[in-house]
Amino acid sequence: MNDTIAAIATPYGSGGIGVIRISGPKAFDLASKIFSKTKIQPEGYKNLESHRVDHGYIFDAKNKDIIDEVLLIPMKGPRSYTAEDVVEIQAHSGTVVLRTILNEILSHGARLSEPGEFTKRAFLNQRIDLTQAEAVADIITAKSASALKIAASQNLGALRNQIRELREKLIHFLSLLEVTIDFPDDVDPFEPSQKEKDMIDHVLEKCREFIKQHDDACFLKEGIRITICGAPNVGKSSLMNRLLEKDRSIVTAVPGTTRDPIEEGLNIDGIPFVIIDTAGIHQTDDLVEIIGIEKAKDHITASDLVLYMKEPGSVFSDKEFEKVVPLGKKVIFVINKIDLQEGNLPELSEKYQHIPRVEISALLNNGVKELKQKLVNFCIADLDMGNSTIIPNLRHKKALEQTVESLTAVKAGLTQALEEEMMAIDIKNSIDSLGTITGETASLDILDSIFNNFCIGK
Ligand SMILES: Nc1nc2c(ncn2[C@@H]2O[C@H](COP(=O)(O)OP(=O)(O)OP(=O)(O)O)[C@@H](O)[C@H]2O)c(=O)[nH]1
Ligand SMILES: [Mg+2]
Repeated sequence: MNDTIAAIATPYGSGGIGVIRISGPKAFDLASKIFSKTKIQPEGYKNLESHRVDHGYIFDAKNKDIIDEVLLIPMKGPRSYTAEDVVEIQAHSGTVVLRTILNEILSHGARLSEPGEFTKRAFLNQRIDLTQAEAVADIITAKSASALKIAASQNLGALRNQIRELREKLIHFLSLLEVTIDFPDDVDPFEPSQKEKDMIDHVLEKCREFIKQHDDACFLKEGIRITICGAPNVGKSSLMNRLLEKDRSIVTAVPGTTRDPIEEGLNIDGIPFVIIDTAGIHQTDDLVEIIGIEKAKDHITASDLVLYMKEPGSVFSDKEFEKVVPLGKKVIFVINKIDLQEGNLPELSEKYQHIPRVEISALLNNGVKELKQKLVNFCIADLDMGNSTIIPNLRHKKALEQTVESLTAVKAGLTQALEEEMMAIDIKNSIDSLGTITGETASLDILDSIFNNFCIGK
């Protein structure tokens, strides 16, 4: 972290403004070599004042040409994104102009940053913890209002504060234990009070709560996967297009039109969904269709909710349904083409009366709005998040599970009056597991896997 890094921080391509970011001990020195407030070549412009915007020009040192007219924002560490000296240059956004400025900076001794290196430095300089660093990536990739809300609250330290509080409680407990281990002759054997036992229960309960919150609500980040399935020609692709409000899937009167599954994101009331249109499922010898049907079944298995579609004149059969939809899967029974005045509408069998049933006409766009509302209600019905915006990610969940495992052993140790040394090991493990969430005890592998997923310049 002794070197100075630089990168283009905004997306490539044409735009109003493009930002180049420099961070490290030489950031100010370097900026002063290429920046001038006048149109005269800089000779080491020294008056860079922290947290003040300067207007001026970036020069090409070799040809003494002006590359671009810019705004320059110097920020002295630790009051900066990385907590180091940072300079941000706002130039015009075009691939060539930004690259030319970046090359100029690199030629003066900066190094091109690695993906996520600015945020990694902010973490290593302890300006943010690991959950906040992860939230930065989540904010950038948020696909819905709810995902953004969760990421923003994590970025402000909501999860960090909770985890740190639990960890401190355990550290206090460990210190009591260690006194008796280190000074067995001076203090009485460790005798946990009810208060300490309650504390372990409280931490356990909190960890389990966070795990449940992950399980209940991780779809708010990833999107709820909904697969539309049914026999050929029932109108699956027509419904897909209606839901998306665009012609995404090919619709024809020819049965077997859709072969490859078609997947597309959709946002309803700020909740992200992923809708998947699939090949019609039926008995066939057509090799391409057979593969399409296999893929359809894989998607059905992997989805959070299935839209099982039938048309008037057909019959709902338990056997047929069970061949397609795995046991326990959430399903909505969709009857399409209700505008047709031919044939009776299929009814759910006795066994499946509990499945919600919706009647629509994808052709005339009838009932689709109601179906969308049902999708929202159905997916969040048994979700009781209260006002909590703390949703641990999969990495956090795994660490919480390890914490629960260690603390369960501690709890057993307390009732069985296990040796203090053994209990201390379990407590230490739980403290370490919680520490991987905030980054206090995270290994280099964990850090690499987190920051390598960032873009360059972030
Ligand atoms: N009358 C009527 N026709 C519909 C309705 N929805 C779809 N269709 C028609 O039914 C035919 C099949 O529609 P698709 O959406 O391609 O059906 P699909 O289930 O995707 O068919 P495959 O991809 O072949 O499995 C087309 O001619 C549509 O115009 C509807 O609500 N009412
Ligand atoms: Mg289709």
